[in-house]
Amino acid sequence: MLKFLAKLSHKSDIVWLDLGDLGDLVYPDGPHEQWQDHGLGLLRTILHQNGVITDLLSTRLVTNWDTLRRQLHGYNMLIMNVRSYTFPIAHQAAKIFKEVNPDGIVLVGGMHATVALDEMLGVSYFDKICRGAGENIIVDMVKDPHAFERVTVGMGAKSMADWLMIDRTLWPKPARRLRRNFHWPLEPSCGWGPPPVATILTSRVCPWQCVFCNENSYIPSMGRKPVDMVIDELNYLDNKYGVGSIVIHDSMFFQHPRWLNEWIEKYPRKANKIYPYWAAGRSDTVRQWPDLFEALVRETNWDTISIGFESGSDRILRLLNKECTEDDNYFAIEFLNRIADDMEREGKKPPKFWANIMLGIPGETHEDAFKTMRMVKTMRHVFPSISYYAPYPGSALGYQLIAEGKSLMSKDNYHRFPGDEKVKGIDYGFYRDLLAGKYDDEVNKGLASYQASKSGVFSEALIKA
Ligand code: B12
Ligand code: SF4
Repeated sequence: MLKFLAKLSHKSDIVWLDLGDLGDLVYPDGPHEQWQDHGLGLLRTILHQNGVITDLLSTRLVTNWDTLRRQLHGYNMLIMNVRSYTFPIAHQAAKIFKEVNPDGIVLVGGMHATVALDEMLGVSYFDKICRGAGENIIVDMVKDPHAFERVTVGMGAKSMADWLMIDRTLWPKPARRLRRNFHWPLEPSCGWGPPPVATILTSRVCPWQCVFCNENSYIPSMGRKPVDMVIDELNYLDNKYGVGSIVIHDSMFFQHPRWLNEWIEKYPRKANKIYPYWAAGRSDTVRQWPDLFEALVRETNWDTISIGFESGSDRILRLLNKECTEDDNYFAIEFLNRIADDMEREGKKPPKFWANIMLGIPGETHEDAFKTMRMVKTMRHVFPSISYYAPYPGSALGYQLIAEGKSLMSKDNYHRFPGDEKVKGIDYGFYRDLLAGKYDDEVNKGLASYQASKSGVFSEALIKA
């Protein structure tokens, strides 16, 4: 009976389950938890345009597993995009799906299948697992899953030029209580720029090899989305929904100078508005291409500049294979301080750093950490985004620490709260005190008086990692 009633509300026998912590689209823990999943958006768009209709549910739209259990009743197929931080949720959802639909099939893909296949294989409820990109395989897999082995290597497009424009109405709609400020199918503001926010991707892979990330070891490189295509999508979204600002989710926006020059030339001229945007760069390339950087900030409204400074100590930067030095970091900081001051004098809104900082890196000494906090204090226009180093599978250092048994991020709990301890042997008590400002005298050593006078309390800046 329950199954029959549940089926009445279904448009399809196939359900795509959006993943995230329970309730994130009902009572969100923070703004970033509300962002939409481009993998889901792209693949559902491809499916629907090929006549394969899927229903959508979301673990973020329920506040308990029993509700999800009722919603999953009656489907033949469950599809999920699994990242490491959603692996435990995906595991639980698949278990429930099989309990209520013993004959149903579970299809999974996503980053975790690429970087931690053993953990995916360990979940018997995952019937078909796709590693890598899914755009050129998803339709066939969904239409005829039994034609595929348990593990399949996916097929991606050669270039993002071949990607369809995501139909954003295929993204989950937040709970009623959030709708006024969410601006679905665009996204809410997290304080970087005005709403509605359009999150976009212009490039897929960062070519550097920082040991805590090095995504180019597991995401095949692909051509960048042509500038005209990016602008056309923004204008389409603006005409339809009204865009306030953009978040460019590229791991590394500040790469390919030729593309960036074309962006500088066309975006201010062809976009409906020069929407302010958040995007990521590196300090060494800011130093290498200062004119390009300044033009992007001034002419294209790149006003929230995410930089992975990570550390203020050369020793640690080397250990991370960051290929940026203390000097590179200080160059970028002083350069932006100057540009921002100039723009303020001209009566314009100054740009800000979204400064990514890591603490608790294995091998970091107290003095390394003081140097990092000193560096943070020299930034005049900044949102500090501090996290404890987290050993993710896929990254070289993550794999190493997992193999050595030092990771505290178990497969049952990749889920991290900001203050969670992530690596064995790290003195997190010291870092808690550091962020609470208890070592401010040490940190202030050698700082100019205006920098030293800044509050040394950064506990609030600690984010999930
Ligand atoms: C945008 C982004 C975010 C956004 C939005 C996340 C979201 N809701 O989608 C924000 C900023 C919130 C975010 C946060 C974090 N992120 Co993030 N993020 C990204 C980023 C840059 C792009 C993701 C994306 O949209 N890719 C494009 C889409 C199209 O790719 P995709 O989702 O992987 O899907 C493709 C395939 O996987 C496959 N596929 C997917 N599902 C399925 C299903 C089937 C059946 C099939 C056949 C195929 C298939 O096909 C798709 C098309 O090719 C990636 C890096 C990257 N370049 O991908 C990191 C990345 C996914 N993030 C990562 C991490 C670690 C985090 C954080 C923990 C913190 C951090 N260090 O950045 C937080 C945690 C968030 C949380 N809620 O707890 C890691 C994940 C590592 C891992 N082992 O899983 C990545 C890989 C970055 C990295 N190099 O470390 N992130
Ligand atoms: S941390 Fe940043 S620069 Fe380093 S590989 Fe990852 S995205 Fe690239």
